[in-house]
Amino acid sequence: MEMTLRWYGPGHDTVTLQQIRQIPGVTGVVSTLYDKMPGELWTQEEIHELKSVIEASGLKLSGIESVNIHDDIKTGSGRRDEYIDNYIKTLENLGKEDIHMVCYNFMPVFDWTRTDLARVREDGSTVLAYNQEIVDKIDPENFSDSIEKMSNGFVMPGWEPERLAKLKELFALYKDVSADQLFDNLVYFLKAIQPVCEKYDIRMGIHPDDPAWPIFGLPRIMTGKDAIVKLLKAVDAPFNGITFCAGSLGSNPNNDLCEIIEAAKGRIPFAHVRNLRHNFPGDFEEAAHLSSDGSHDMYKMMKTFYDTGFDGLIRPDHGRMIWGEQAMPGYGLYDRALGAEYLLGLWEAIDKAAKA
Ligand code: DNO
Repeated sequence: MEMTLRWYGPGHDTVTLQQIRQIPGVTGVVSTLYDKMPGELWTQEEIHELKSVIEASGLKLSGIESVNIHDDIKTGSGRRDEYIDNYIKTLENLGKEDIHMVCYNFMPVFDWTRTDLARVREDGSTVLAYNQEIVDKIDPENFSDSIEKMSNGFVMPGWEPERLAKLKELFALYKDVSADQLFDNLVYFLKAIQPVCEKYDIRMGIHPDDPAWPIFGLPRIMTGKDAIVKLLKAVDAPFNGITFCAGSLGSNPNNDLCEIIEAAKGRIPFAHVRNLRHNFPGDFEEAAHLSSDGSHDMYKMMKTFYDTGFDGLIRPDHGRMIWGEQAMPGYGLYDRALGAEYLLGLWEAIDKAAKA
């Protein structure tokens, strides 16, 4: 297990590498070339530059979150093979730079969705939250206006202005794509990248859909245990794995998180570990990492990781905004640092108890 933090790259993050370096036990960051559009090729020089900046601070570039997938690949249309070719070259360049974990998602149109980016809690902290009733009232094509207002001027990953400006087009692109087709397109993509992943020992981790059910009439295929097992079997090779995201999978109270960790044993190169509080059906908020603050048993989750021999990267996930910090919602320093220490504490206790 390696504890990491997400870092958005030079000029894109309010948190500095020096600050991350001072969080005990955090040895690396997962980062990205933030300005790259889906489908664009990443050169080895660009990757090397990012890596050098990170290494100069004493940290490691432990993995990539994310190399995003072009919509033509997801819909299986247009220039899909050309974009897959770029993806393969990007993976090759990452491999040459000794990067062995790549996170991605296959969500149509939107990345993760929340209805409130700063819900105020009893203690004055603010958190990301989701309410299905609000989503049901939203006209997805005008969603960009509300999101821009909600995100305090920060650009949310997956919600870049260039994408939001094209929402109508994007919806049209997915109009005739069923969940089965989306799944087949994912398998087509994975088979195409398999050789390069195996050559460079790159483990791919697909991020689950967030929330873990279809929204805005768009198909969703990574929502729970059955879907995950189906994908792991469809391309049954170690390179094809998942990013276990407790927040996304845990958004659906019917998902048993520990059962999913067990079912995906050996195929989890990356984990986003955090808590959520389910307030009532259709409404949840992102709690502090501590078990007692939310609906998940974090000890049990970490213990299941430990018992299944988890050897991937972990990062704390969306933190609350506390102590007056101004940052991208979910991605401040303070609460994620608290989260990392808590998870490391659980891990140490589990490890010592197992060895005693
Ligand atoms: C949200 C993140 C996601 C994730 C992508 C992976 O905070 O977990 O945006 O990075 O879905 O491609």
